[in-house]
Amino acid sequence: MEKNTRLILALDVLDSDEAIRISKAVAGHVDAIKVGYPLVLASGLQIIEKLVKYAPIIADFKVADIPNTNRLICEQVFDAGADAVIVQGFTGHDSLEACVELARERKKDIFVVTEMSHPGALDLMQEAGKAIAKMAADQCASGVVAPATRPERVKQIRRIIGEELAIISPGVGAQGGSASDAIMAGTDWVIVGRSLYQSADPAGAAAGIVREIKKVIKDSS
Ligand code: O7E
Repeated sequence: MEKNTRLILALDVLDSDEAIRISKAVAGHVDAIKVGYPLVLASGLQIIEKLVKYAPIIADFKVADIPNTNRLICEQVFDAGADAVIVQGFTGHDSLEACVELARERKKDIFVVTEMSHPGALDLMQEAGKAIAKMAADQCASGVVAPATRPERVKQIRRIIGEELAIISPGVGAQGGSASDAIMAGTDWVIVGRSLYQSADPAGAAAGIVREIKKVIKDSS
């Protein structure tokens, strides 16, 4: 995934024509499009090959199973044309290794969820977040998912994983996080869903976030 606009669209719409229309509109403003269960369950896995012409596709299935099942899932998703798969880290080193090994064979990417962006992530997940980040770094995953809603956690996770792994961060906009705060904390890409796909002008909204990101990077350099 090329680091250009540093914006990823979370395309949680249910209709494939709408998904294509929005993807076409934001192509060029986003470095990748994240598709997950809502869109894939509504319109089938073949939506991935329809969207991949607009941007690389990150398949957000938060894979969380035993190693053999994880590998079978990732094989299907890579075969469908996805460039990256998001997996959970809490299932442990062997489950993660199955995904990372396959991605390495296929020259694809795995992003590992550390701590999620919603309030409930503080109930159980946060405690394991740093250990998961370390495991992702030890296994040489492509990157981790860390919450834009808690920039201080992004900073801590960046310190744990170093500069080799990427951080992608959801929670900007509808969940209250700010793109510039996340970037300043060490995020490589922000993930934005509703603020883009519910906008009357998704391209304009995406361009606005990209301008904000470029400005904060310029101001801090
Ligand atoms: O709040 P929105 O509409 O901007 O959408 C955010 C998207 O990021 C949505 O697809 C949601 O499922 C996802 N997400 C989070 O919001 N929080 C997380 O902690 C993790 C994810 C996620 O995508 O995980 C993998 C990147």
